[in-house]
Amino acid sequence: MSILPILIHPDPRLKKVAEPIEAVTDKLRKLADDMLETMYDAPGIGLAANQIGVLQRIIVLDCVKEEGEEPRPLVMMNPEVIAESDDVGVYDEGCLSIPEQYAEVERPAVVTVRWLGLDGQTHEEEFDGLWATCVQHEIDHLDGKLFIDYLRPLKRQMITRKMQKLKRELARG
Ligand code: K1U
Ligand code: ZN
Repeated sequence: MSILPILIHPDPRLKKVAEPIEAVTDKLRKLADDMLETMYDAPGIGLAANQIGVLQRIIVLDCVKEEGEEPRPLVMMNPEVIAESDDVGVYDEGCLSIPEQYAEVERPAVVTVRWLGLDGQTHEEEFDGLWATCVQHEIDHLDGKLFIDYLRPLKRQMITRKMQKLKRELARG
């Protein structure tokens, strides 16, 4: 398994719509393993393929945060929200592609997601709480959307400028 570099906003690959996956291959299984290792190493609770520069519709997530609780790594290909609640939840979201920036985002509180699993089967499950927030955040990535796109333009611009500065500093070493 390998830890992959995570793209930092702004990057054109984070704004692209990822392509559907046609079949589960060994290459995809290796990509999923690498994405999970990269997510746990970050550390994060989710990761979308766009964030490592791969424009295919695959996400990984594990929102089990409690020490001593059994991890629940999920790999979803071609995930789609097929039902959502009218009631909404607000969460102070972060993003591994926008380090150390957080902002409240409102999303449906409960969503039902359908996806293709690594077992080649179609899965459906209802998510709430942090799982619902995270799976919607990751599906947004596949559609080229970032959590800052929900914010007021001025706030979004401020965060983007901070990220541009961070990238310049990282490039200088
Ligand atoms: O997609 C990503 O950039 C990953 C992101 C997922 C996410 C976080 C919060 C709300 C919605 C989606 C992260 O994992 S940011 C890091 C983070 O939230 C975290 C890290 C360690 C422990 C607990 C949380
Ligand atoms: Zn993110």
